[in-house]
Amino acid sequence: MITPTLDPYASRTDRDAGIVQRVEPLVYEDGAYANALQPAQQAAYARDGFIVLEDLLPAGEVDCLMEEVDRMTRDPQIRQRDEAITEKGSQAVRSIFRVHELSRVIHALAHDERLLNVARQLLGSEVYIHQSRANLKPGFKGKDFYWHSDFETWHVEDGMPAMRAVSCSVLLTDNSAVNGPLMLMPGSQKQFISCVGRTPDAHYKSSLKQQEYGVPDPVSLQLLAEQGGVVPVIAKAGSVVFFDCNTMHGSSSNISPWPRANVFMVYNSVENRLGPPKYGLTPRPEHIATRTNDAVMEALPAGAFMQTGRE
Ligand code: 6CS
Ligand code: FE
Repeated sequence: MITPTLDPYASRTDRDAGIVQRVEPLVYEDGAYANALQPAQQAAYARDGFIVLEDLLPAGEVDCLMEEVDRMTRDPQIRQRDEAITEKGSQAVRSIFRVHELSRVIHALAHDERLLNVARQLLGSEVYIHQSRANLKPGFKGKDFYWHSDFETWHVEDGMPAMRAVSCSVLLTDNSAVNGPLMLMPGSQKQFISCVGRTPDAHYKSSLKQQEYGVPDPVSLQLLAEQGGVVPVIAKAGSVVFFDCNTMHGSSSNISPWPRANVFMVYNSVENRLGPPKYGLTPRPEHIATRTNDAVMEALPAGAFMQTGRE
């Protein structure tokens, strides 16, 4: 029996599903901490819980990143690591975690001023990488990511205290209507969906292939969808999506011939470092949730990753 706590974002405590109003702002310090997004962009982010920066990276930079991610996906050394997650029922690579440390190119991308300063501005502080991953979603074999709030998982399983983290998804391939684009529910970031069920031990060993706990109930999902709709991110390679840690999102499987590859950096505020997981859960491994390598990040000039050695 899990004893009820004063945690406003309690979830997976064997109680019924519930909806809790968000406490934290979307844009901290009124966006004054850094100067990356214009006021209208900040307002759109606060309203929707995400913003799409179309064509932020030019084609040459995207090609460099795609080549690096392809290299890692083909590297037998990487494929056998815990960071590499294959699709359920196939050997196709679904995700590679901790890419910002497995690759010097992606490490430099994570520090690129065009990305880092947006995160610093939204979170109103210095930041570090809580998690990074490349999601490959290969043609024909890329399976879905069912609806979820990342914060619900990071709060329960990683002990992330507050909603003060932002995901940055860099599109390495065109995201079209047919290759399983990221879908977001505008406005959903303002409500926390408490999920039913209890987290099994070592849940990440199955959840990164197909999440079964921390999955919102259909009634709550319907409510969020009716309130704000569902927006697929249809954008060209080189575009970048920033979405709040609590924005409800997911993506369908990819039965098209074309891959839908992106690389994610999750920036967390240095004021929001992880505590112990909830309910006595065992902390997840470092490659999924950073607990040690959480130093403040210094910005690199735009495109500096193009001059980085491959290994
Ligand atoms: O458990 C996690 O941290 C991962 N799971 C999902 C479905 N999205 C966020 C993150 O990659
Ligand atoms: Fe997610």
